[in-house]
Amino acid sequence: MAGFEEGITLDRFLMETIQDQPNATGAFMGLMQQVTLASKLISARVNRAGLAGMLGGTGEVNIQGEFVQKLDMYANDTLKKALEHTGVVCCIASEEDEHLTLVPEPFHSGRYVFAMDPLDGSSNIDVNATIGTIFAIFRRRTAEGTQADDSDVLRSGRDIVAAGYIVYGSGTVLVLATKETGVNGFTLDPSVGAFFLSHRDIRLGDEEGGVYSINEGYTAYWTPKMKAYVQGLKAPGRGLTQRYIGSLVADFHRNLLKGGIFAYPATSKTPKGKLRLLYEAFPLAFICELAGGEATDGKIKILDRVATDLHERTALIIGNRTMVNEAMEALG
Ligand code: P6P
Repeated sequence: MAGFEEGITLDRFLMETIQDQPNATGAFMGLMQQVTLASKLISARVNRAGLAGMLGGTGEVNIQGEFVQKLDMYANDTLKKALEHTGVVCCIASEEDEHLTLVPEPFHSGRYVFAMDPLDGSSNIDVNATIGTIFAIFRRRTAEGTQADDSDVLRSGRDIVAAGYIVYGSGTVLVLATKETGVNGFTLDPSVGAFFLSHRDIRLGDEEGGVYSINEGYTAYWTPKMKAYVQGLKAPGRGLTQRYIGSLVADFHRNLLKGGIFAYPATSKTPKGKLRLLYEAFPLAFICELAGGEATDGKIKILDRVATDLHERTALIIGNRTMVNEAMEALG
């Protein structure tokens, strides 16, 4: 893994890769500049949450039936404000909003669709654990110049053109994946307010990673096959270690860099799984596949799924290809 590369900002990286594409118009660059602006604002607020009265809940419950944290709303509002006036995004699907947000005129004709979990893992905010923003980017299906609709987001994961996440932890790191660039990580230098290339061409090896990330507190609610599979992960001499932060984006980021498998299977309590397909599993599966890994719902590849509801849930097993294939065989 290459280390910090002096002077290669995200903007320069995008200029030298995406912007160089023959049909590039600068729209994607503009979109990513707004995403990074929002992420810097969110990062600053996350790092000061305790001081800025941003800890704790708003007292509201969102579409997911989860208590909304103040930082959830801040992240959602900040990202939407950053994206709604760019003219490059026509609609935004968010974990925090029941319905698709249609970008208002005259900015509604943008060519891109943005699906996001603005702040994943927010139950960890008050204990200062790593949290993050997850996003997937599609090109619109509806005609440019018209108003977007649900058909722009209720589609196959194979339609994703870019995906990424920002983890707000000991540092703020943005990971961006496109078919043209592969998977690359950029670390925020808050002293200059720029993201610098720090993880070039992130790859997951075919060999087994060293970590399994599963909440074993739910063992009683697993199928017998799942119980047997996890027992196999713990077999003497196998050498795996268990890590579970309880923040999907943090658990995924660790496994992407160090290798391993994350599994949140369907349980008798969550028969369709807990995680969301459109703005959690799809983007992470896109990133994982481009890095050489695999992502499945236990039956089919995540990216082969077609989202039929904005907030559809799914089981998710994601990581090194060999480890995911082993899980598929064990659970099949
Ligand atoms: P559990 C956080 O609330 C989240 O949506 C994901 O970030 C995380 O992976 C999962 O839920 C943790 O769920 O049931 O293990 O606490």
